[in-house]
Amino acid sequence: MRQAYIGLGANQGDLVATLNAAVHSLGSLEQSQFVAASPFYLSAPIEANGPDYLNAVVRIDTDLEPYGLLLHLLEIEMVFGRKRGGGPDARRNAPRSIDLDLLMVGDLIIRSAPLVLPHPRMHERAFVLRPLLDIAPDLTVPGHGPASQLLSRVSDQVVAPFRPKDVAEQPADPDASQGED
Ligand code: PH2
Ligand code: MG
Ligand code: MG
Repeated sequence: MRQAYIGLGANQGDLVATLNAAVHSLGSLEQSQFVAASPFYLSAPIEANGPDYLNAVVRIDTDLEPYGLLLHLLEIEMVFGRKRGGGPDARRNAPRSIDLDLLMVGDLIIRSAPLVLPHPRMHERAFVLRPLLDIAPDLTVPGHGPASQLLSRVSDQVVAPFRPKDVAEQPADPDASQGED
């Protein structure tokens, strides 16, 4: 099995619901085991326009070959309404309901038309590196070096931990009180 890292991003529609559903789908891929999902982060679009993005990174361990895994990611994008092909939303980096990017598969380096591994821009994007480091603090990006060093080079890119705004309105958890009995 190889360790595969997948970057998730959305800036259109119900961002939290879509990202949660996509994480769930990644958890049920054939020949694969779900290992971890990072917390969610909000960031301004990089080299793109439109609303802020919600981003996360998932690790699965998989026996799927990289191209097979890529096809599964495209399928999940389609299920959650990503528009590809013709039409006004077809521009590169247009706002998207869900974007699943295959970031790394083990230490493979691939340079083909449909698939470049590691993902060609991951080493310079804080919205990928920050969540990636949450689930893989010691990771090295093949050809680029330790992810922690890569993140320190893009510290000008603001990536904010996402806090659901309704958390403060949840009723207090009775089990959280201490020392009363
Ligand atoms: N994805 C892009 C382009 N720019 N910016 C942020 N903050 N997050 C993304 O996921 C993102 C982006 C192309 O896929
Ligand atoms: Mg992308
Ligand atoms: Mg993509």
